[in-house]
Amino acid sequence: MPLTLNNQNLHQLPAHIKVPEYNRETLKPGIVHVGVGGFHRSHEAFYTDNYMSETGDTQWGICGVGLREGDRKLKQCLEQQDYLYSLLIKHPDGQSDVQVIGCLTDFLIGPDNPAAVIETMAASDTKIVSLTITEGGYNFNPATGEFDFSNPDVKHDIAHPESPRLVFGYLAAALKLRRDRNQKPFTVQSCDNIQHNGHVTQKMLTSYISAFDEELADWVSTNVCFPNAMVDRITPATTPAVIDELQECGIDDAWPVTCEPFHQWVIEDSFSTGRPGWERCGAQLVDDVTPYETMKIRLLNAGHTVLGISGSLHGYSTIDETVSDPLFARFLRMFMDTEATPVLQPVPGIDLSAYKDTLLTRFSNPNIKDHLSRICSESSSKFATFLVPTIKENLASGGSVHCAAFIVAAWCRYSYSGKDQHGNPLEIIDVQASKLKQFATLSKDEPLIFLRQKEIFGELAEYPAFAKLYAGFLSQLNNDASVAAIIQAIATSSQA
Ligand code: CS2
Repeated sequence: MPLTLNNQNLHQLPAHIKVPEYNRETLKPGIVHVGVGGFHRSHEAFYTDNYMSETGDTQWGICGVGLREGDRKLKQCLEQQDYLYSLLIKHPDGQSDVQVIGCLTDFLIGPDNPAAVIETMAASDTKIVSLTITEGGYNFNPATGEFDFSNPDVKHDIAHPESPRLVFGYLAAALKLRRDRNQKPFTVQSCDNIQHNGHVTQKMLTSYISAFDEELADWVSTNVCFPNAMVDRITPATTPAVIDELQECGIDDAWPVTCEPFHQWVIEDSFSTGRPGWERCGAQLVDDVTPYETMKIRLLNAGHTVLGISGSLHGYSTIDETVSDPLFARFLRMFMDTEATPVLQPVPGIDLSAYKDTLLTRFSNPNIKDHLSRICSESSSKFATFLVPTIKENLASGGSVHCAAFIVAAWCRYSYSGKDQHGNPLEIIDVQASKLKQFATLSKDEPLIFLRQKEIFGELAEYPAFAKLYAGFLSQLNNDASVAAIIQAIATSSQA
């Protein structure tokens, strides 16, 4: 019989399961984390848990915060498990490791009690407020890089600072309390896939605060640390199969997390009030994270988007399935070698060719069933962050943009048809889905309409070379040319 995961059963679990080695009763919430999805649980929480097991330093418990109604189910699952959960780490050879993570101490739902969230962030135990709010959560206009004040939630938050909807409202209110109480501020640490994620967070937060309190904005700019970081661990969505697998391992866990063995965290060491010694568990502390984050976003994340959009249209459903097709693997490698790499800076200590080989191995892990619907989710934010900068730099330097132009055209087709090329429905998850569909549908007659969405593509439609390539691929897709045939032609022509 599997044992229900909770404090009482923690030390009765089968011996091969790694459990926290620190005393959970002494945990203090040194970190408040907003956005407790699978990625936070496989990454920051994993590093923090390992750090506390190694050192017994229990001042780095994590209080989770969810700002959306959809977070309630996870809160309930975790609450009934004393905030314990299991991580199922799946190796390519079929072996798995199971680790129970114990560093979560609580889970607050913002809308239920905004004051409690603000007070928890402001509490003197809190040294770090970390964020995994996805690319879209930063509320910037990708074309201008400026905070988007037209968002109705921003207007709401400025009018109702005591009950915000967005993370910036919470951070502003909590930092104000810290300042008014003459306390040092907490560090604000982004864990999202955005270049210069710390700087972006700082810029968005101070722009937001400047709209109603210049003095506080100045205090935040001068006193709060926003370390940039590169984060990496492939973490597919949890499926019922993961729950079943854990039961076979002897654990009854209502919402476990599964992930690959690989993990990387490269962090700039700039923290206002201390941090866990994450470097003791594999994190790299560096002076400048820029080359690492650019490499990861433009190769791994963009590579995912390339496979996700082309694979979905072709009818594949997971990353490993897509990349195990030699044609798609070749197309991905071609994108990485001929478009992404030429505009990357050298990365200290990293051989880019070996890095790309590792990515292909990671993507092919047959036990990580990473669904293309997750990869393609919120593409309206991902394209701007993962792919467009590479395209722009290649257009400026005369580099190749064939693969990227095809992926943009394929995304247009994906957005209007909502079906793969065999007519099977695609699960499209995007806050902008209806707008994308509208522009993509109009693009059947006027192809550039989709590309003229400036908040995603900036000025790309104004580059005739790019616009022509994109329109050509879109026309082929609209005439039902197969994705496989088009990428085969792109790969062949590049060899000519
Ligand atoms: C993925 C990422 O969402 C995406 O598009 O590329 O979630 C990716 O799996 C992680 O960044 C890996 O670290």
